[in-house]
Amino acid sequence: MVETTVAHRTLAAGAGVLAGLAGIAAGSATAVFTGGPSPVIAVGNAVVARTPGFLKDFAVRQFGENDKAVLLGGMAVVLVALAAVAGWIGLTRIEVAVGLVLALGALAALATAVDTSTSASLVVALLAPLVTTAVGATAIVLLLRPLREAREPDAGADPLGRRPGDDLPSGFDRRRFLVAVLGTAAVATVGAGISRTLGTSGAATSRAAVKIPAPASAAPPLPAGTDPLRGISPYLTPNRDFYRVDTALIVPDVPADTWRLRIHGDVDQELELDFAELLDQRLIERRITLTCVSNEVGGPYAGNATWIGVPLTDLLRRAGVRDGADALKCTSADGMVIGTPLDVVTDGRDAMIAIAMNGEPLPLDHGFPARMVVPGLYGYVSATKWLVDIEVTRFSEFEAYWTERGWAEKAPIKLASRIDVPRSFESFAPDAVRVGGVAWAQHVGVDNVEVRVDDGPWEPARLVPQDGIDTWRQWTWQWQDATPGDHELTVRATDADGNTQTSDRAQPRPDGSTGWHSVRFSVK
Ligand SMILES: Nc1nc2c(c(=O)[nH]1)N[C@H]1C(S)=C(S)[C@@H](COP(=O)(O)O)O[C@H]1N2
Ligand SMILES: [Mo]
Repeated sequence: MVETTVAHRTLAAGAGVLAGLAGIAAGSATAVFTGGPSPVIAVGNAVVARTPGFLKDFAVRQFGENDKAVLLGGMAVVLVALAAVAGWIGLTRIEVAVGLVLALGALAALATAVDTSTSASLVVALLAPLVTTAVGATAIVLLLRPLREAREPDAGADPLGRRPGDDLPSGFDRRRFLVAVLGTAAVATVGAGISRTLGTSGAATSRAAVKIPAPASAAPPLPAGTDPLRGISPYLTPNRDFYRVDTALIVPDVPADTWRLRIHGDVDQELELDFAELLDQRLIERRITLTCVSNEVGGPYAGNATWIGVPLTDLLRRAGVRDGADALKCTSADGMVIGTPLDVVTDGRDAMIAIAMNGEPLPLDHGFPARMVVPGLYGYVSATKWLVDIEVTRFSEFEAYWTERGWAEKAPIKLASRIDVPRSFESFAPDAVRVGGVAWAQHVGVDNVEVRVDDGPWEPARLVPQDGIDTWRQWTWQWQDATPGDHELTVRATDADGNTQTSDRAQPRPDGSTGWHSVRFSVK
């Protein structure tokens, strides 16, 4: 009969976790050199790409912009659990532990093979999962060996060699185990150190060196009276507060000095520009409000920024668009494919390849070094970040990432309005019921905002003077003779074409939410 104790098993489970960490760290360090995805990120990307639409909607609703952290955290929990189980079982059945490591390695290799987030060649990219598997398997064997030998009945062992209170079995070679632990921990530490220090620096360093030239066409002066009320969305959204929506588990690392943009397809003359050439084009500066189609009524996924960029039409004119094309198939450095209607970007609006946001080079998570911005279109059909390729083509020739997942092929931004103040369940003194928010109807313009308390009449809100038709408008309203008690405030906007927001509630999918936003508050 062999002896295994709980302490023994626990130590084995810990050894499994340590072996797993070493394997993952070694694989991630390898990925730094191959330029491929690290094994964990490859698996994460595969999960993101294959998550059914309804689950993705759910995740965005539940976790908002933390959805990536939740996914990576969940994967970490699963991996640690599997590694512990491998160690625990490996104590008595080492072939099961090694088999589990090999299976996880195969999964990582498969995920790497289908990953589009890097441009590394497949054979080279597969080195990372290979190293992960080899290191993980070797480490678990070496770590478990002293523990396994300890449980074998040892005729020669001195029963008195066992210290009192020590529930590890006799014959346990502490020294050998310690050496294996230290060795594995060293591999884990060095691997993690390499992927940390060398893995993420390119774009950040390059961004710090970028100087954005003065635009040939500056934005008009800001209208007077913006930001009329504390607590409403600032007219211009600071970069650090700007909403972020994308599928990138780690922000694509695209240094400006190696970046290229290719414009090709149904054109007379293919174009390829590097970043310096892009900066040399005629630059325009415009304020444009971006909105995500996933924004629920009253939701946070809209932001207004001052962008500097190259008019898309300048580049398309140079390339010479051929008859018959109706789409731009835009691809990012991480393999995102977004389809943008050609007639919209060429109708005279300020569609641009943006290089600056609120006076700085694009932040890394907002698409450095270059992204598209098209006034009036939801981000998922227009705002390609880390843009590297524009193919002039037809919608019938390709399927965009989100279209494959049940979202509409074309999606102009819908008229919307939002109450920022009060937040839900705030209470006011009767003479101090001041409310406000924003309303948007990009590339049409907002003409009017009205509010209503409970089932009362619609009352006109005061609007900040219009900046341009591509930005949101802030609005405020004060309730003059507020009656004490609990109330509901509702808002609706009317656009410059005279359309008033519908009260019909629509979900974000397939082409944007509709409905009126309301908030409950009380008067003391
Ligand atoms: N490469 C890439 N670009 C992308 C996306 C993405 O997932 N990957 N998401 C799009 C969506 S859905 C939106 S709403 C906007 C958001 O831009 P922001 O994160 O700068 O606010 O980026 C768009 N561009
Ligand atoms: Mo979006």
